[in-house]
Amino acid sequence: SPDLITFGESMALFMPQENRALEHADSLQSAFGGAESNLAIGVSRLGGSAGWCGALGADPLGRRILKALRGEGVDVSRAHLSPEAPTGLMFREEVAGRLAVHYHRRGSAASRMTPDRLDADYIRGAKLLHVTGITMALSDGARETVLEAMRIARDAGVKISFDPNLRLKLWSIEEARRALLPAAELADYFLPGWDELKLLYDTDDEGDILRRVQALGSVAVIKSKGDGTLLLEGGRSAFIPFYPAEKVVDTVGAGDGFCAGFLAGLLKGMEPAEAVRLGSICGSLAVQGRGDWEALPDWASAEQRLNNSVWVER
Ligand code: KDG
Repeated sequence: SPDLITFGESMALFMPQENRALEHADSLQSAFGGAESNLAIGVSRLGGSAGWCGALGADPLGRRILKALRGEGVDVSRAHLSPEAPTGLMFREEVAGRLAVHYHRRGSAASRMTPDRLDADYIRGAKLLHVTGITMALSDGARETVLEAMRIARDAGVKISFDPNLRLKLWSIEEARRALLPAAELADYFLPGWDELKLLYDTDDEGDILRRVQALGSVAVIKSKGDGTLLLEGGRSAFIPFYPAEKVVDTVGAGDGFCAGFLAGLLKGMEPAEAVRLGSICGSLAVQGRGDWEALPDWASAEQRLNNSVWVER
């Protein structure tokens, strides 16, 4: 098995060539995205071994995504092309300077996944399983599949990483809380964003939020806490500022890029604080190019930044 295994929904992504509204665009650029496949690509580019075992439709878009993942060195030997349901679609546009995402994914192949599709031995042979709350929001079957994968991993001593990736276009905050908070308890590495935590715990009280995260007992990496990352580990905390970005082109995928760097760092044997720095570099590079994952670095360019930068810790 690859060292890191993940799965979820990857979708064909269409967006206007320039930053135009979809309503007025006469041509669309075609790409693909999906939190977990973004992450798998990021890990693979950094030299890690990553497998993505989600479901796509047995259609041209599904085949295209699968081929691209394979081309990025991601193991897709357990991915599934379903003849019964299509690959999900996602459209992105910029309206009045704000990014909007439109999903066409109800009934997609990924939303129909069920736990029996999981290859338990594949998961057992990995070092890390990475799952996100997006998959849990897709359907009952998808949610069960995530939980079952976590159980398999836990029983086999495979570490679990969990990014809640709250998407309020997919479910209500109440439904999200009910599913995501128990899932967070199963994680060894909990990778939420600060704003997500406020919504999940229904409070702005910083002390309260941090106490609750600490009570999970996992290593928590809180993304976008102000202008950096807050690492909570065994009662200790460290704030690691963002790696600067020269220009911000497209912020979608920054979190996935960050998680990819963090997890790839752990797989390379880095301490969590060092892995956060690698995550921060990847997040910074991800926002400097169009698309969810296209601008993610290879190991040589990430390593150079890791060695050259001056890191100020507070
Ligand atoms: O994190 C980026 C993802 O949001 C994007 O790739 C699409 O997976 C996606 C989703 O469901 O929003």
